[in-house]
Amino acid sequence: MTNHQHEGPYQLPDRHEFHSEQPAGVSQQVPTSESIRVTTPPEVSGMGHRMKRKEDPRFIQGKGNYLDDVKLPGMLHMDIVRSPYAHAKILSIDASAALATPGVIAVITGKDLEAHKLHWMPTLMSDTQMVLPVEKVVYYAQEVCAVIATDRYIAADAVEKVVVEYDPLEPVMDPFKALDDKVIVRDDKEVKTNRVWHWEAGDKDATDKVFKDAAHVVKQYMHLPRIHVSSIETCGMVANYDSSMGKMQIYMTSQAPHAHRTVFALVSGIPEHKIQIISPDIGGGFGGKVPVYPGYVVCAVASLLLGKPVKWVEDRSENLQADSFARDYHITAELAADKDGKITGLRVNTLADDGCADAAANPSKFPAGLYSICTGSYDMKAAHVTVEAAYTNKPPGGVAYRCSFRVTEAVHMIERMTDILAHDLGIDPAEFRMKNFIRPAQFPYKSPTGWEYDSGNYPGALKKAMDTIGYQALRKEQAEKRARGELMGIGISSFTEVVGAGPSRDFDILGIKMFDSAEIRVHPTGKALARFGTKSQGQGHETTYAQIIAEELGLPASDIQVEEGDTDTAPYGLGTYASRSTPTAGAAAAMASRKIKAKARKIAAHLLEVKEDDLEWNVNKWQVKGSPDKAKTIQEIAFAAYTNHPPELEAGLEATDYYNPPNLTFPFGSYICVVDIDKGTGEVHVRRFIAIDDCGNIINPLVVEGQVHGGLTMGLAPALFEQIVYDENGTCLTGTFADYLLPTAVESPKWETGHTITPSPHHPIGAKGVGESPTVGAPPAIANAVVDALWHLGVRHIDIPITPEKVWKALRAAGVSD
Ligand code: MCN
Ligand code: CUM
Repeated sequence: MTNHQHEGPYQLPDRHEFHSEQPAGVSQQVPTSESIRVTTPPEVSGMGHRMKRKEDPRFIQGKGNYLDDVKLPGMLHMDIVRSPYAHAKILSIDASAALATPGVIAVITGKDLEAHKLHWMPTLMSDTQMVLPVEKVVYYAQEVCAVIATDRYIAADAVEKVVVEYDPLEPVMDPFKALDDKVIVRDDKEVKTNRVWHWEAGDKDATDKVFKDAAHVVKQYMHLPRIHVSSIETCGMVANYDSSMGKMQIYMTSQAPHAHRTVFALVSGIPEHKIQIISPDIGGGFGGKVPVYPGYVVCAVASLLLGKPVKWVEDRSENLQADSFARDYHITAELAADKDGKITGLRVNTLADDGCADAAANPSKFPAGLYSICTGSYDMKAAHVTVEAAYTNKPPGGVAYRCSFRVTEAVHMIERMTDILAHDLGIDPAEFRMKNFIRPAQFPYKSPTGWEYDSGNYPGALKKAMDTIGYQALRKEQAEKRARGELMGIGISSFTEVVGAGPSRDFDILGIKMFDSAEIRVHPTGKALARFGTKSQGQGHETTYAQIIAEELGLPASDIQVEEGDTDTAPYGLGTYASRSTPTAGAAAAMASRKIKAKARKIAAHLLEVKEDDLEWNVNKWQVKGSPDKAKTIQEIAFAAYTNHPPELEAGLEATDYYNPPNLTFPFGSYICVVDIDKGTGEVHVRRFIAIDDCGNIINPLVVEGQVHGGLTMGLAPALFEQIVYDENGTCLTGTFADYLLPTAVESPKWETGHTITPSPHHPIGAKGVGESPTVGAPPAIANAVVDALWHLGVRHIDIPITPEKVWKALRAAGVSD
């Protein structure tokens, strides 16, 4: 497979990845432990307590406030006419019948937007994307025009009455064919090519040399297909333009409300202080609520033009067919080893199918996300990675689905390659990993593609996983079963994640540097309000941020109200994705608390008539060293801050912190999966799955377990079930849950979880992110288990999703039948 014969020209600048120098001391050897650190009593519930989520009573009772719960007086409803073609010229749009329908207020087309220069918008990756088309459509189910009516059902009926005349064009659905430039997807661009960009990382010459000297080389092509997040809540907006105030108030399913506000201000020209974005409760984001979709823009424009609130909520099929996709990487990888079975180098060439626009939500410097983390947990001399991106007639997107900016693809590749090489060499995959891991003593570790891992202990996690599952006994059982002709496989994945964007020096979204924020106000009676620049979509921030502040200040977590998502009140932040909330805003929570604690010390010294230096902190109070009975609690200090503060100090007890992390955090884990395969049907049954995760210090073990359970199920999904399928005309065949398969409780195994704890040396509370680790780590463990069961039959690789049909065909090819 050669997907890289021709260089440029490209639509967007090609790049060689570059990493700025890390500040000294941000990565180091850190001891690993197993016991969760708890320093506060249950009444306080700081870090480490299994506190039940504060948000759950309202969610469980159906009292959440989601987008579709927002109902404003006089609100109109929008629905969208979508294209039945993947590629077609628009000859005419006749909206007269729709407009004649009672209750229909307006139909908005691309031409209407063109008059305001709003028919195109920038994507978060500095590409451009149609809001509504004027000349042609470029993907199936593309937004063609919008109907606004007094009622949701009237709008839906009127959509059916809009007559659009198309002249179908040949679509290009295969990204390899797209590189031929016979059919041009984006003829709006000056350069007539489907090549979007070329990117590379690592050292090509050093890698070529390592491969020349290698004793063993394995090579494998793999495709990670397009998949789609299936949040319970689809995307939507309520836009409410008040002309008397000149203010645009927007309720929006947004994982990044501040960033979206800035983008709206820049695109629309509405001053930023006149735009308020409120992200209410969100029913799952998983990355799908980071991009700006055409529907959002049209809804806001409709409210602006009509002067009334307008609501738009996608239905399930619209969500499945047209929203941002994930993956779609065609990977050709080679892994080299010396004669002793020590990995020496990795070479990867990748073709990325971007759809009709590069609308991923990556930091600008990283068009392929953090894909270059692909040397994973293994020490090697050299690596070289390239990605070529191509336009096709599919919806834009490219990152969403619990992925930490493409780490899912990187980890799938390296974990599959490691297994293939181990099997080829006849070495047990666990032993092979142990031999090739970056050893704990090698930290601070600089990877061949330029990352500096903050801390880690890979053998520790794998050993714990092996001991827990009883690895040697399983291998024995497998050998016995194989002798009887039964198919059982054991798969390992020892992944390294990279989360916490980011150090501002290297990470930005559309030029906005990445950091995050916390603002804490302690009220006179010792209760507190804390606001953040991130936005929970189900991750439990209302609980866990309160626990971080409780840890630092000794205020009970139940006395701390956490708020996110309203740009008029929350401090500026970049939002929640890429498991960045703990590494960034979580750190800001600790740092803002420490500012408050420092002021509290001054107040305590004043109240106790001692010097600040004579005081020491004890859970929730400043006490006099040597006489702990002379103390002031944080609550007493808070009251004094407003009633009896030292004359030289300002009143109040508040602090804000904008935290710019010195490095990313590198959580990791080892997963082991056991599968049994039915020889008659090819069905894969996941018998056991053990996940040992290391996310540094744990804030709330209950929440982390919840994240891991959900994430593992979202890893099982693409491994065995999910994929978006198009026919040769570009029609999406997976637009309902009857065709787009999700695992239910029936298909999911009983997840067994555990942890090791290797704190982050640079994070104020030693925590790393965890939200995406299980989705990153699980698919290769499952795929490796399936191939492990079939290797003796000559099967080297099966692309995910590993459907019964694919396994059955492999069995038939190997002459196995039941
Ligand atoms: N946590 C902890 N101790 C740690 C690390 C994390 O207790 N050492 C807790 C945190 O306090 C937080 C939760 O675990 O409550 C997740 O934290 P983190 O790993 O920082 O991730 P984010 O909060 O930034 O969440 C984003 C991540 C992403 S990118 C996707 S995609 C995803 C995921 O979270 N989407 C989710 N998990 C999700 N869970 C739900 N229910 N819904 C989604 O949309
Ligand atoms: Cu890549 S999905 Mo999460 O980063 O919102």
